[in-house]
Amino acid sequence: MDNKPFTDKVKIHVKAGDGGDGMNSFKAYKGKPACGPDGGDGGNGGSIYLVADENVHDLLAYRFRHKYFAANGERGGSNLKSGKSGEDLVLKVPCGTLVRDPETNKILCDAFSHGQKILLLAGGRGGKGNARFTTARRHAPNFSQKGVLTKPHDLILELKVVADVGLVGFPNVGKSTLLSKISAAKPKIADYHFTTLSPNLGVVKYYDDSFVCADIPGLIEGASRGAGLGLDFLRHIERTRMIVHVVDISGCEDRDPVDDFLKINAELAAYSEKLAALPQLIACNKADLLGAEENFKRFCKRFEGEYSIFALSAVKGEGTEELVRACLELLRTLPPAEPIPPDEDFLLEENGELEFFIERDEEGRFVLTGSLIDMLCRNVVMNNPDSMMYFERILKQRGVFRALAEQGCQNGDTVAVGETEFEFVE
Ligand SMILES: Nc1nc2c(ncn2[C@@H]2O[C@H](COP(=O)(O)OP(=O)(O)OP(=O)(O)O)[C@@H](O)[C@H]2O)c(=O)[nH]1
Ligand SMILES: [Mg+2]
Repeated sequence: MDNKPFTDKVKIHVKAGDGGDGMNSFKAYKGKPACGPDGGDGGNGGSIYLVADENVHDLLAYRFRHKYFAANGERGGSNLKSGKSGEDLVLKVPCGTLVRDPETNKILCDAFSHGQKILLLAGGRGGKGNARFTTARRHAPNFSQKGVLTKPHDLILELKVVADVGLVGFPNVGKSTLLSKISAAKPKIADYHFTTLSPNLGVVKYYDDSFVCADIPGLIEGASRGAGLGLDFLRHIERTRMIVHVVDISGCEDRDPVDDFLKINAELAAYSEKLAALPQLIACNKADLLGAEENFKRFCKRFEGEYSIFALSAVKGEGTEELVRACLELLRTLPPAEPIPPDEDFLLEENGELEFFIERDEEGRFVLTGSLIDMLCRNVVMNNPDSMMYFERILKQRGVFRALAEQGCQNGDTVAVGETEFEFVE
């Protein structure tokens, strides 16, 4: 699966379908023209969805085709015939694909878990036909509504793989060999630098437990400034929960393992605070080779107490089980990986459909529903503080809090949103 072209960042051009126009027409019988309004509604334009799919591993498909237009809604017909709605477009992406605004680089959404479906751009609403505008006083409305026109957008899709554990280290230290031993993944392994050119994911199973492990290309000094294959791949371990730092303890390439370890850590720190803060276990690999024992002692002397250190031979599969167990133990103490909350409220913006409704239920709760609320429920992770801040900000911006207060909601009252509830605070 390795060494094929790997694309993890692309720019695409997308446009949801326009709404079809409503029809303006009147029933006509022989000799009796224009009896009553019978113009049908225009169809809604197709929407564009993003679906995270674990069977998709990169964004290659979007490099070859980058224009995606959902179909327009058809205009309404006479005889109350509604126009056909435009078909939706579903774009499949690997789990962990971020959508960014190319101008601001802000994150718009994160297609994080398998099967997650995100509404990227809603189709324009179809216009109402003139039959809809009939009232007690207006029997012959001679007008209909236009469909809503949507705007095209450029978007960046950027893959940031979702894994629990990231393997980092210099080239050729045996990261891919380790992954191949502890999981069913079959990464390319060879005795030269930069064998791995793109991230490999493997599921590591241990009795009833499992975790996802990512093997990335080797790092070298200056990687955070772009040296080697550097920078680009560091992003793929940024959302792992912990790191297994692999060193070649035999020093068989005339390098010093203590030095190697410090250099890679300096690169991680230079790239981002988040990477530097991830908990690390150290895998001293190639322990089967000459000189390994001596180096291991020296290494432990230097880092014992600060880190958990494991001696192993990935090639022979020795010591790997202890490492896997230690990973599982550490993971149990760490928060789960989570989607990155969006920076901006962009979705559904222009089709005029972001609406909300407030109802009281028997228990006196204020229940929020409507497309705005649906959109938020789809994009917000309720127990994530950043995500909740976004949620609150949007409710405020969209006037939901004001509307709640107007409907008599007071401090301490319960507001229900989807499956969750919160307490109203003015
Ligand atoms: N003796 C010995 N050789 C090993 C061990 N683990 C890996 N190797 C060898 O080291 C070489 C490099 O292994 P890889 O797994 O490709 O190393 P890598 O860290 O993924 O390398 P890059 O992808 O280039 O960063 C191969 O020839 C492996 O057979 C080990 O425990 N002992
Ligand atoms: Mg490799």
